[in-house]
Amino acid sequence: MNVNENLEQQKAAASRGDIAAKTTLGKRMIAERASRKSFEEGQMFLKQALEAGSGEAAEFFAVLHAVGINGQQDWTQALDYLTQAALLGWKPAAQQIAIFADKMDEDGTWNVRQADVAALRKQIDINALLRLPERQILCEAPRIRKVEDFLSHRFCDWMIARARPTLARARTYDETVADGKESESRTNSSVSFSLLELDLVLLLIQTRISMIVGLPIFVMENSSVLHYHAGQQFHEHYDYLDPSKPAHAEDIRRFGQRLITFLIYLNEDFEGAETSFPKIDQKFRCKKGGALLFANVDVEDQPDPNTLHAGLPPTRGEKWLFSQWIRSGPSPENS
Ligand SMILES: O=C(O)CCC(=O)C(=O)O
Repeated sequence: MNVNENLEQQKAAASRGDIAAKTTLGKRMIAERASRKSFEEGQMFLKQALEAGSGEAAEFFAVLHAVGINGQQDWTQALDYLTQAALLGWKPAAQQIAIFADKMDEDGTWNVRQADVAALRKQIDINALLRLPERQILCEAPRIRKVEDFLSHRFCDWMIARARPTLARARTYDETVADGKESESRTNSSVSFSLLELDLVLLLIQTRISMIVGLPIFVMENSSVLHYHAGQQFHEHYDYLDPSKPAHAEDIRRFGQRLITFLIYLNEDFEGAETSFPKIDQKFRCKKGGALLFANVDVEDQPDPNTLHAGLPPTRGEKWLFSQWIRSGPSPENS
């Protein structure tokens, strides 16, 4: 079935009052942002779905408020919609409420009783969740920084749990293919999260990153989680786009340079697997929740060849990493 046929079927189902179809269609039309009209139509479908009791629709409204789709991020509204989603029985929303409120169940999960949701919402202190630790300077040329305890362990565990079911062979940048290509230079797996796959935990992580680097979230590419089994690796490469290559130059013109690479170590029970910088003969790794970030450009905003780096293979255990590439202009996903 082609995409348009599918769209027509969804529209037909939505017009018959199918709540699931209204939710899917609303999310899809908003995410595609094909035109102002279809965006508004998408919002209308989503509102109708919410009024009919769709927790998934409520969660998507939460995401839109945390993204700042109407101009400004609004965490209070976002958390209120998330609470509504949880009260409508949408399990991922209830689990996120538990994570934000730091309330793990006795069995080590984030499954909360619906009766506890409203009380947990009251315990969430968004200002505390957005407070940032100090960053340490690891190197000045290239500019490499480390932030210990950047992310609480429960957020790391959530991201691993979200990534695990959909891991696929990681791809490398290739200007001729939209999603890049498989290559022997990158043997690990990864998952990337588009607008339709965002949740408030991921948006909280992006917001913390945006605060620490001083750039808005709309310059961020889709966030990814990377996974390495023992022996898998991401060979030496640059993250910046090379302005001397015409396709890269066009990419820079449209969306800006990849200024910063921001990596969060989501676990620590492995050996080896450092992020290595061969040109400066250094390698670094973080404890669980620690972040390693580096500017891919020098102080004059020119690509910095000293940022050549690699994800070394684990010699024991598996490595999980959150990876965020940050542009100098609205990223391809946000343009
Ligand atoms: O796995 C690592 O430590 C490095 C990841 C990396 O090179 C990248 O995301 O560009």
